[in-house]
Amino acid sequence: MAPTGQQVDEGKIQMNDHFFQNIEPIQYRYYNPKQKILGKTMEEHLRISVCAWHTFCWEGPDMFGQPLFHRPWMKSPEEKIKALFEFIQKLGVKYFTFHDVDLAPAGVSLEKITDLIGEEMKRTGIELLWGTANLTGHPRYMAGAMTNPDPAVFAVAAAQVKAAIDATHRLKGHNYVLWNGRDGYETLLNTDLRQEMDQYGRFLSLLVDYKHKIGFKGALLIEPKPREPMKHQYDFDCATTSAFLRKYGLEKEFQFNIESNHATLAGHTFSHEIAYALANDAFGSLDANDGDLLLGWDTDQFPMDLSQYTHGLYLILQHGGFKTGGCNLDAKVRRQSIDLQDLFYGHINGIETLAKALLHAAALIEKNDLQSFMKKRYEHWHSGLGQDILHKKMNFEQIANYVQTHRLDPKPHSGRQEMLEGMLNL
Ligand code: XLS
Ligand code: NI
Ligand code: NI
Repeated sequence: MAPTGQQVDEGKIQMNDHFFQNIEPIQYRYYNPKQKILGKTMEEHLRISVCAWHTFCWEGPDMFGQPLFHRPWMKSPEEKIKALFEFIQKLGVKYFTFHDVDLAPAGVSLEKITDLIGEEMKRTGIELLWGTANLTGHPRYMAGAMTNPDPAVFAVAAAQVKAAIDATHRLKGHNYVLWNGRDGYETLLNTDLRQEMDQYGRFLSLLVDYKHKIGFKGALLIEPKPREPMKHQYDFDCATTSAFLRKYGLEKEFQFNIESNHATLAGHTFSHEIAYALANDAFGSLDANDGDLLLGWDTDQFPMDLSQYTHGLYLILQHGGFKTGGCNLDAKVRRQSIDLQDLFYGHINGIETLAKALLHAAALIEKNDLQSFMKKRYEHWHSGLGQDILHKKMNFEQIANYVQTHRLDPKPHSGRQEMLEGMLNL
């Protein structure tokens, strides 16, 4: 029997040349890629991707302990790529994401690796949701990549990003992502904020020029995060990053890749970040994970919080759904989940959460209760006084006169929060 969302047959996974040889393609309870919802299939709505780094590169070390996972594909980039594609095929999803160094470690040419990845993509039909460059790991990036005090580091970062977007372009990636974890500061005593922001703005402009030059049609995405590894990161959240992009005239060129756990680190909800990006025409994609609100770091757990994904997908669907983006499972198993089948539990249940949330969100849209409440709440802005104010037909004095002549004395109305929360819970 094929494993379901709750059951992966223990002992069936063998560690041999074909890493997951005895695992049959996963049958889900809720995720049915071909099921049509609101005119699109589940697969087309969610665009779920598996990331290369957590599952295929991380061997479980933490600050106090050594690596403890046995990952049989660590011998060579070829094996790792094979395992990645085999795993995604078993899961039955369509996309993957990777950093340059995940699949092409130091000393191995990214170009050669790109060929190998391309062959696997062709064989399996799996597509690249996004590519990116790791600008955090190497010691040269200790004080930032593009915001480094040394222009030589900026230049090396530029060359690395050029190679990574070249690879993404060759693999027909749907997006290119920047997450700039070292671009921030530890102390303002040694940091010239204006100088570093100018460098960062310059870097992004160079990337935009290059993207257009090579004809890369995917979207450029920035992934905000307030801290970790740095004390303060420049891409703190969507609002801070929007202000930065506007300062350098780049707001039309970038969209956001929003990660649930990064939103909560910034003191926001996931929905807040999604709503902010949508309201500013800058929504791009999701890094789908859950954080632990009792811990102050990016725990990257598999997405299991149904109500946060229901609300997030509800907001996204209302705006027409994903375009180039999707749901990237930027998540890893806990350190005690040492077996290969734990990788399946994590991914399967993350995918089930997304599927169930999509079904709930679509039901909310069809019922139309939440939208009609919201519409009614703002209805007076769509006629008379509201329209005159918005369309600059009144100045302050005219508004004050209006208040007097019409004896305006507006009464408060209930926000009905508890009723609305009940609707979200279905
Ligand atoms: C780190 C980020 C990272 C990006 C890709 O916190 O989530 O994993 O998604 O560089
Ligand atoms: Ni991420
Ligand atoms: Ni993260």
